[in-house]
Amino acid sequence: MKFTLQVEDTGSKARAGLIETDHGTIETPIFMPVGTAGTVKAVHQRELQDDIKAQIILGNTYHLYLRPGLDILQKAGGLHHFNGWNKPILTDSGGYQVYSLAGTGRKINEEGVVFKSHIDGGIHTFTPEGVMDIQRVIGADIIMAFDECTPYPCDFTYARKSMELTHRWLQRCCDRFDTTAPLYAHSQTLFPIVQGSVYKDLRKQSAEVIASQNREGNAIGGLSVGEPADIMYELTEVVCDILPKNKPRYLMGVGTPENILECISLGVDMFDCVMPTRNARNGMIFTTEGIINIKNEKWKEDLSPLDENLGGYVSTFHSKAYLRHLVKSGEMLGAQIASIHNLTFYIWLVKTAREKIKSGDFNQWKSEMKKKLMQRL
Ligand code: PRF
Repeated sequence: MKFTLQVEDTGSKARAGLIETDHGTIETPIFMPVGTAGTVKAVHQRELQDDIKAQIILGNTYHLYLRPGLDILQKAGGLHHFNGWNKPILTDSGGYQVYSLAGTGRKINEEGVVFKSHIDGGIHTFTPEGVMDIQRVIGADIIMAFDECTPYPCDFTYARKSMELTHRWLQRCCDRFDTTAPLYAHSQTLFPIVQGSVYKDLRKQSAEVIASQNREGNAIGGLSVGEPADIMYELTEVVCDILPKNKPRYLMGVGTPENILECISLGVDMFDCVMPTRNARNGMIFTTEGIINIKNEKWKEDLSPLDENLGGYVSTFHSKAYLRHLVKSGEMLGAQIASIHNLTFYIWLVKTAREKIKSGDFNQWKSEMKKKLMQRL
């Protein structure tokens, strides 16, 4: 992997860059659609590539390991071959999913995490070494270290102990990663994850430890877990100021369009979130003029396009009234159109941010865009 910092904004800490992988180049800032189980829910790979113009998608170690399992993934030649997505993939390590999904009954110790499958209740163990081996089999271009994502709120003592555990696990991840080879013809890179809950001192300490590992990119975890947005921004800034400038910074699981714009301005390069797809399925539609609840009576006879400004096929071709009808009727195509549209919006948002950073208009555009995003149409 190679990162090139192309432009630094003068009015903020925003940057534009390029990440080159063996599966192609990613223009940053970038949003990565979430493809938990090897599929971005309700969206076909051809739509992701040709309509939405996604440049990289995310997969989850936790889900893929449980189902379909490693044997078939390895037999297929990795996830790229299995799901037919021939562009970059990033996999999360399970460090978040074992807490959010495996829920009660999971046990964390020095060795790793013992958890219960949310599918059949089976007992499994994730260790830093095991999670590296699993991500070798899945074969993503960018793989994540195994961490503990602390909940919010979280007391200082627990946050410190958890952060220290994440750091020890990181060392084990790096040792395993550096002594194993990719299973397929393309290379892989490992991103470590900053933790430290809402405590500035811990965040600084963690950012320094993570930076000292000198990997090709770095991630920020443990945010957007229920804390107020201002706290998330403050900690993101503290961490970004410590993480090296010449490497991509990935803020995990963030966020709303407004969160993304704010964090781009603090120096974040990569984002992922289920919001555009999950909320689409409930009728929340993001547009360049504001946010719509497509189920509202108001859209019943509105035959105007979802959003012509995005330039995407689905968003231009289909009307609000048609999407409302589909979603109200529980039609599968409603979820598909809404998901494609919302992802087109998110990709448009980061692409426009990148253009504005390059042209020196980022700050002004950001404040205009934020005003629009506050509108509930
Ligand atoms: N760790 C990992 N994945 C994550 C997070 C984390 O802290 C978050 C927190 N927003 C989302 N996804 N491994």
